[in-house]
Amino acid sequence: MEKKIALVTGATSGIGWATAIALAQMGYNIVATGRRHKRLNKLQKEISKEGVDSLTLNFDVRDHEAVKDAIATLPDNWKKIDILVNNAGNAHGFDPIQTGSINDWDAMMDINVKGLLYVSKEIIPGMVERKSGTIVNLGSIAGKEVYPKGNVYCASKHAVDALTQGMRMDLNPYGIRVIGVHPGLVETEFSMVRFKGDEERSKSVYQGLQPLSAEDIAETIAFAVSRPPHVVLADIVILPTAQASATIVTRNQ
Ligand code: NDP
Ligand code: 8X3
Repeated sequence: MEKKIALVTGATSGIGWATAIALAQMGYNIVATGRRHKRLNKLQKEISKEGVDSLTLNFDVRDHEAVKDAIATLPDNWKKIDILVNNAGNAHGFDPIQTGSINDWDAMMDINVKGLLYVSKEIIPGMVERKSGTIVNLGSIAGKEVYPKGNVYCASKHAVDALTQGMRMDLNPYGIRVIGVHPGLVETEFSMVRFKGDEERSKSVYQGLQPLSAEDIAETIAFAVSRPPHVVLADIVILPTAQASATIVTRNQ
């Protein structure tokens, strides 16, 4: 039997990388996407150790034409995407609304919201035609709650939550499962991106507690997608034990 195919966006680091590996370990052939080409090559080598095939697609999710063109290059036997993991995204900046940067706001709305839509637009029609498929959208605790200085990032992740619910409704007649995964603090490159390479500030986010790892989230995604076809884990919030909400965290317990 042909192997099933999973397409993971933002696979060059963190949750996306770990999810690509976890799905490869489950026997899926992987389409891994991201902007950093060398990282994609490295990931491909790791995936090959799991005995499955992989392809990489190099595009910026903000560029609709690039997304469309890249996905159109998939060979015929790679076009049937069984699982789409909409993971690419980041926070940019951590400022009160009155001093936030337009560039940061554009980045978050363009990547986290519009990028997710652009990729979905290319993959969903095939799922609808086949009446099967699973979509996993990476939301966040920031999509369930708002925290000070989180303003636009939280808005982008609330939008992901709304889109996840909307997709589930619209795709319901076609047997397509739509899963929202909403993590709290996960130690990846996320804070380095948010704080624009400030290592000390990034590390302080995770100081005095055990954050989630990218693998914790990947395992959760692997579990969710491996439920029987009649089961959808629709909405998953996953926090480190030291975190009770977006703003309540116990450090140095
Ligand atoms: P990382 O910074 O480690 O990974 C982000 C990934 O997104 C990278 O692979 C990056 O690839 C990709 N990406 C970013 N911008 C673009 C773009 N314009 N075009 C294409 N790909 C892009 O962060 P995480 O793994 O932590 O984040 C993954 C997802 O999980 C995000 O949606 C994030 O919001 C969400 N999340 C993270 C949490 C955390 O605490 N870490 C908690 C809750 C949710 P490249 O740069 O190569 O393009
Ligand atoms: C990432 C988690 O709390 O930094 O989405 O917003 S948080």
